[in-house]
Parts: sequence; structure tokens; C-alpha cells
Amino acid sequence: DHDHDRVRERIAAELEAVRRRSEGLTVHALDEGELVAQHSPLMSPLVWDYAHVGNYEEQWLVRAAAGGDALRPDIDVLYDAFENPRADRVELPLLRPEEARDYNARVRRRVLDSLERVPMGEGSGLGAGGFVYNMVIQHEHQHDETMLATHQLRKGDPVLPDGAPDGPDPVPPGPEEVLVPAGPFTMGTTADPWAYDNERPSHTVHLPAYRIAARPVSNAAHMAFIDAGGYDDPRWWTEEGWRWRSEGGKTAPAFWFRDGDTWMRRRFGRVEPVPPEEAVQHVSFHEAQAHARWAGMRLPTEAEWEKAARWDPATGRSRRYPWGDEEPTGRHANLGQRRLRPSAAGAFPDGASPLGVRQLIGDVWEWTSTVFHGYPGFTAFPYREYSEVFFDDGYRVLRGGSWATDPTATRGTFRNWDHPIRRQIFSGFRLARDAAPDEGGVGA
Ligand code: AVJ
Ligand code: FE
Repeated sequence: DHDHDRVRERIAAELEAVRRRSEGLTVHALDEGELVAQHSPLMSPLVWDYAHVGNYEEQWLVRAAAGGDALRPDIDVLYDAFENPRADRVELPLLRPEEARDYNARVRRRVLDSLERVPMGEGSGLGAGGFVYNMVIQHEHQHDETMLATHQLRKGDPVLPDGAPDGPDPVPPGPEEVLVPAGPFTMGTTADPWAYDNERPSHTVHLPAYRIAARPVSNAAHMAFIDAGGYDDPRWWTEEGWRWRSEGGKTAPAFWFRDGDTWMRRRFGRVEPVPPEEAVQHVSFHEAQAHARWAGMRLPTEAEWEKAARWDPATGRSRRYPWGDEEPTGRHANLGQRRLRPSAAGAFPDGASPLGVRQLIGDVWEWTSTVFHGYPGFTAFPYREYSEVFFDDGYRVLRGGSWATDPTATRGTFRNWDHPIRRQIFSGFRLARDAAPDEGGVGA
């Protein structure tokens, strides 16, 4: 019917858009030598990510959704992320860039040919609301963000358009932090046809009153932590964090270096002074935690982050985004690789939550203090290796999406996770603290 045709049109357009993005980061950006090279042991060769998204699309859309015959079952094992750790992928007999391009195009033709026949039904199965298509679209965008992290680690001349804004982002005045009153809110979602298993099901969470910063931490604020000797003072660090900092000799976020008195950074092959107003990125969980403790604050829990991002005090409802239920536009948030950098901390007043918290979506992924686990009632869907195998206490949750995240691959319920030592991702943070006992609001 008509609604389902609109879903199909959207799917075809999103599939086309994400492939254009992937090719802009691979076969249109770099020569064969750079595509097959290992730019960092933390990352795959770019040609692996590129063929992996095609193989995932074959497995989920050609085979599972449309029930079609396999095209290249022989390569599944090469592109299985669990069989092959990132550092080893360069040694595999991978498809060459041109072969990968042909393979991905063949898979895509089969998907588009079958799209008409696949039901976009109701219910909770693979097809509900186009779920499995949405999953494949998001998956490719997530790998594009990963490929951007590889580009950032790569040495050599710039190959990506900078997209830097002409002038500084406007930062209209607003509160430093807001009070979120005590009380219940709805966390997670049951019905969103884009939501992964780890965002489900929706459930009520009661939180005491807390205060949360209205903006992410800026480079200037992080420089103040550095200047105050924060990286050299074990008082601010957890034991595990201090060990990480000491073994690695960490003195600043990744990609920063000093030129005399000036902090400089390398960004996609260009060198520039660290812009003080920009949201800080490329920090590990440990650095975020230490900065917060030095500042007399703490990181928000994941639930605190989500309540600040979704809870509407007027109705008590949880929304899809801080600004409401409408899809993000350039007015709301810095998403979708429109530029290769975060914006100024405090920008995007039009994307603020009802309580006035800005930039919860976009700019930088925000570390939370929460260890990644399933919500009450979690069921792995459609496969355990998306989320469930990571519920092992080794990962912290990040929220909100970065400048590199496509709008389809984040929302108020979206959960990302990584090891607390990782910082090649576009990770920053914001500060929070308990409310004083006399400012509890509801129920206090
Ligand atoms: C959700 C970003 C942690 O990159 O490991 C990609 C996304 N899962 N392919 C990752 C993912 C399978 C995942 N993160
Ligand atoms: Fe993947």
C-alpha cells in the first residue's frame, strides 16, 4: 500500500546516499595502495570496511530479507568481524578495491530488484517498518564513521574536503547547567523501527534530581585541566585510569602536540592550532572522568543523559530528539560529516532540549559513567553479535552521535559503546553533578 511504498522510496534513497558516502571515503578518495594499507593496528584497512558493508548487505537483505541465493558465500568468513581482529585483516586475501566495488554493486542491484517484493509489515519481525533495511543503512553509516577515524589516523596529505565553516559558530547566551528535577521518565523505545535491540524495550526509570551542563566541554576548558597539572595528578584519576595514563605517557587528547606555548593538532592531514571554542574530542573515558573529578563534577550516567535529551516536562513524554520528534536538520545539530570537526561548545540553540541543554545530538559522542548492558527485558535481535556479546563489563556507553554520525544512525535512544581507553573515535563529554538536597524538585 501507499505507506509501504513511501518506506521503500526512503530506503532506496538512503541506500544510495550511504553508498555515495562510503565511496567518497574509499575508492573516490585514495589509491589502491592506501586502500589496502593498515593505517593503524586499531583499524581495518579501508578496503575491508568497504567490502564488509557489502557483505553485510548481502547477508541481511539479499539472503535473509528477500530469501535470495547467496552471491559470494565464500567471502563471508573474510568479512566476519569476530573471526578476524582488526589488526589481522590486512593479512587476509581480501577483495581488491575494484573487485569490492563490483561486488558491492552486484549486491545492491539484487537488493533494489527485490525491494518491491519484500513486505514492510507490522509486528516485530525483521521486516517490521523496514527494520532490517534500516539496520543495513545504519550499519554502513557506522562503518563510514569508523573509516573517518581511520582517515584521521592516516599519515600523508589531506584527501578529504575540509568543510570548515567560514567563521566561528554563533554561541548565543544560555545557562551553564540546568537542574533536572527528580522523578520518572521513559528510557529506551519499543516501537521505533530504527532502534537496535540494545535500545529496547522502553521502561520507566526514576532518577533523583541532578544538574547537567548545557554544553559539552570545550578545548579551552580541557586546556585548563592540562594547565592545572591534571594529567600529572593521580587524585583525579581512577586507579585504572592512572595506569592507562602512566603506561602511555598521556599528557593531552589524541592528535594534540605542543609548538612552544601553543597546542596544535593534526586533523585529516592538516595542522592547526587547537580551536579553544570547539567541543573537545579524541579523549578516552579515563581522561573525561579525570577532568570531571578535577572540576568538582562527574560524568552523567546514561539514564541522566537520556532524560536530559528526551524528557519533556510539559507532557512527561520522552521524545525522539531533544528538540522534538522531527528529523534533524542543519539547524538542530552538527551531524552527517557536513564538516570534519565539532562545532563550538554552546552552539545550536535550536537543537536544545526543553530544559535548555544544547548539543546532546551531534558534535561529539559523549562518554557516560554507565557500563554497557542490556535493558531489563533485553532480547538479542536479530543477532547476538550486534550487542549482546559486548555485555561483559568491559565497555562504557557513549551517547548522542558526533559530527561524523549520519542522522539515520543516532537518536535520543541510540547507544554506542567502547573500551574506556579508546580515543580514536570522535569522543568528548559533558559534566554533571548531584543536585543539592534542597533543590530536588518533584518529590523532594
Ligand atoms: C556500535 C559503533 C560499537 O563499530 O563496533 C558495526 C557498530 N556493529 N558493525 C562497531 C557495528 C557491527 C559498532 N559500534
Ligand atoms: Fe560491521
